[in-house]
Amino acid sequence: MAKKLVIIDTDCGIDDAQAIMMALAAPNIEILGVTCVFGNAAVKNVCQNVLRVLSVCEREQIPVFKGSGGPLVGASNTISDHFGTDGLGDVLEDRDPQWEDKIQREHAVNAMIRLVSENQKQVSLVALGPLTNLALAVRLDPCFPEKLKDLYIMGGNMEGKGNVTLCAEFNFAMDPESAYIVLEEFLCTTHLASWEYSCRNALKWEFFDELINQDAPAARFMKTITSKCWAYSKEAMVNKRDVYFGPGFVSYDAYAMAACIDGSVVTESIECPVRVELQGSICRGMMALDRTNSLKKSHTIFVMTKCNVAKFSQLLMESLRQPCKKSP
Ligand SMILES: [Ca+2]
Repeated sequence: MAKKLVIIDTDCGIDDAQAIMMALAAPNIEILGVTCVFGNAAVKNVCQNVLRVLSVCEREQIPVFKGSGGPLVGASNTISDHFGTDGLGDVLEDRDPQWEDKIQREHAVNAMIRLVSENQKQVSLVALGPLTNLALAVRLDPCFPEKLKDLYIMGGNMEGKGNVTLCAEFNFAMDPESAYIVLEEFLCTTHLASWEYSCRNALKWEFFDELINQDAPAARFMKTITSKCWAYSKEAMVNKRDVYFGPGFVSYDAYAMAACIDGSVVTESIECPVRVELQGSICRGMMALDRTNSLKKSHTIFVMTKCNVAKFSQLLMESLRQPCKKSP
């Protein structure tokens, strides 16, 4: 079976770790590289987190690249403590003092352009953090998007419901200009898992318990990093997600990754043009769906709306049974 070539762009928090493990476990996926961006933590923490995930899964041969440390415009002082200040729940000790030696010298944006140029129309790019590296890639190489096979994004929203601000989702709110550039200029086939899509397909806490209590190093790692994190606690104080969608456990980035691994996980999408709002005190960073084509844009994207939760759950389950013995 020919493998799907994938680059993962990540701001490695806990849900990114989950999504990366899902890709590592998928027999049909070959990861060409992991590119890091600020977001859930500072980019230096993100790099260390990715190395940690690859180490747990015994896949350290996959190259990791350091990318943007902040948004295109404005200061990057708004890093969330959603998954702890280190992005992985602030519970890991024994940090690797040699981590910088394990990061490739090439910048993430250059690496992205090179890997995609070497494998034109064959690479799926899965973007799990603020879209800064992608925006820079299209500025450095305007042909970058057309060299991609397709693009999968976790980010944005479809109903104006926000998690960090009233109307904006975290990844887009962290760098609205980059989100705007990507959704205007990446004319490749694009699939987007919005905040609402992820939340509407939340899983039960009983499933979460079963997931992290599996007998494998990856499951034990996930159990550790979620152990003190309010976002993975069913007893957590009421948050916006519960108010809008009711209780449940949501591994946001895994929804975009699952769609890339197996397209049949997504059972329904809306195909329409979209635009990211850059102005305003309430709506900056919000994604608007243009279902009547008011903007007269020629490019449409696929905004996921329905998920085969059984298939998705199965991919999650398998993702934590690592390291797995795979033929090289
Ligand atoms: Ca992320």
